[in-house]
Amino acid sequence: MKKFQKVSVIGVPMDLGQKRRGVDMGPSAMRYAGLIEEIQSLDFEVEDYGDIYINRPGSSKEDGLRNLEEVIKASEELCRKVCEIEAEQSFPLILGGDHSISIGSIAGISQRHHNLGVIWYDAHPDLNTEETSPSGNIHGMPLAVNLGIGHSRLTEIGGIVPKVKPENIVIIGARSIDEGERELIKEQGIKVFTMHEIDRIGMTKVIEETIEHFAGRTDGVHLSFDLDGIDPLDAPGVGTPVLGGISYRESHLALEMLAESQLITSAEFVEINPILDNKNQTADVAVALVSSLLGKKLL
Ligand code: B3U
Ligand code: MN
Ligand code: MN
Repeated sequence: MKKFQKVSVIGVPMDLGQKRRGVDMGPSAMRYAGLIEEIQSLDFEVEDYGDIYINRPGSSKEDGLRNLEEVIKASEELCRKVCEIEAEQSFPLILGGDHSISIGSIAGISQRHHNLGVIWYDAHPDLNTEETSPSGNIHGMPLAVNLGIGHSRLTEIGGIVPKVKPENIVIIGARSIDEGERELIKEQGIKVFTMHEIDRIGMTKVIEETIEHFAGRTDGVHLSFDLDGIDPLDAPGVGTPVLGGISYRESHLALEMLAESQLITSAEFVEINPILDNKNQTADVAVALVSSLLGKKLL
């Protein structure tokens, strides 16, 4: 990934897209794990925008959506910041926070990329709506929102609806899929590599097919990396661990191959919960993966 000279880091210390406290500390944990120094060591100029301000309210549940107003506010702010970063031709690297932050990040990125591709690396497809969600947690809905499906106050953030077309999405690592999500995947014809396909054809083929799927079709690809896509043995510090996930090594391979492809134009790393972690292991994993994505080679 050397199309870019500069990487702009922005933290979103938000845990309002779900119930559990702790993911708001994700940006600090990644910085503590040496993120900025690691990117500098790869000869990028780095600008750290710091963290956006998140207002922590009492818990509300409007229209079946937990903390709707606060998630909207944070998403609008993140959307503005990401637009600023993209205007400078810099690579946006967004640190979550829970996965609801991708509503704001993709709202910002889609202002300049009208044919955006998205890789959703996650144990969950995050395709629920307020009607299908078992929890009311917005972090289980952002991919649907980015497809223009869900509460209009969320889908309309940034003014472009939808932000991503279903044929421009590839989900990798899914293994916890709700009924409504399964239906939406079929109805929209979204490409999904579940753990079954990863085991069956191997990560090399999965990424080759992903690259092929996007090549010549999109004007940028955003990597939305949920750390719970990785197996909890390798990444224990996440709010909703799901057994039988992608290994640390497979994940490195995936991001190294994506780096070689020069396809990725923005990325976010989300759902690190330092309270549930083992000596910051999950943030260390995330930093090592960022490094692979930005082109670090073993030799
Ligand atoms: N699908 C469930 C659980 C969930 C989604 N994303 C995470 N967990 N991290 C839901 O609540 O929508
Ligand atoms: Mn997710
Ligand atoms: Mn997940």
